[in-house]
Amino acid sequence: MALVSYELEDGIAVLTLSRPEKRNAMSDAMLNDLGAAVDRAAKEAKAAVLAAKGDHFCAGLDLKEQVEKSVMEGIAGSRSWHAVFSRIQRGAIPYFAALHGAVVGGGLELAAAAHVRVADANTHFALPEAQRGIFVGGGGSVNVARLMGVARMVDMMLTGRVLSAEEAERYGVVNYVTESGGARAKAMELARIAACNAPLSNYAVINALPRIHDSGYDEGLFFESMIATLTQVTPDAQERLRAFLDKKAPRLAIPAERGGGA
Ligand code: 1HE
Repeated sequence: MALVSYELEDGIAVLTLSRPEKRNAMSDAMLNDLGAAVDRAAKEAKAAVLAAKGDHFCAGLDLKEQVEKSVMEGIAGSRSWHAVFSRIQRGAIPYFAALHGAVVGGGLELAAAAHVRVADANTHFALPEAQRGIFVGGGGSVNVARLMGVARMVDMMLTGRVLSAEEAERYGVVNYVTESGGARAKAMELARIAACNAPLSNYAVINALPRIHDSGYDEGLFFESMIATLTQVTPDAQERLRAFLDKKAPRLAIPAERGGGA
């Protein structure tokens, strides 16, 4: 049985970590299954949801497999996490992570590779690597630090601080907090909305925005103009722009309590 199950629901790929008896600790085999599911989603889905079976999203790296690894095996292991996670992070479709329970160590690194994070109110976030005598190896020093800032990550790693869902939202780690049990449905709702966008616009959001963020001011603005024009001249954009002007496209969904009609 695959350690990451895969379903396609109305064009949305749902990838579910399925090793609940080990709290979805990421073994080499599970990472392999995750990579295969990500590759499949890239071929057939417009958006994806990353979820998990059992009481916890992911307890991080499978510590049992680490005890006797050599230096070279350790490096290869970390690089294989980077390879799979970058196919999520800089692939062609948006990923929405539905989080609950423990999102710990490599589990938080995986969540950070998704594009939008939704957490149940019962979610906790921690980076206990230093307590285990190791270091983040799944892209966390880059991606988690970018979400919360280096100073907060240093605090979590040095002190073992466990963040609640609300604190994680305040830290910029999660975009939405739902009531307990609600994260998966909310992530699906968001994925469905994103799946209706122009695929090239989604690609640009995922691939151009982080690169622009990493570049200098002038390079960023120049790159932005190129991408803006590239998307705008596509038949997809032309059709969508005309549909809006012909009043055939939905207006912004401004909630009624804020003065909108939606
Ligand atoms: C594991 C792992 C794991 C559980 N590797 N086997 N991650 C951590 O340091 C977190 C370690 N896990 C925990 O703190 C707890 O398991 C939880 C808070 C997540 C859940 O607690 P609980 O009481 O529900 O479960 P449990 O009894 O601790 O674990 C159930 C089983 O899962 C048990 O195995 P069993 O054979 O005794 O039943 C645990 O050994 C097993 N298990 N977590 C292996 N992580 C790319 S670098 C990333 C670096 C990191 O991720 S460091 C952080 C590692």
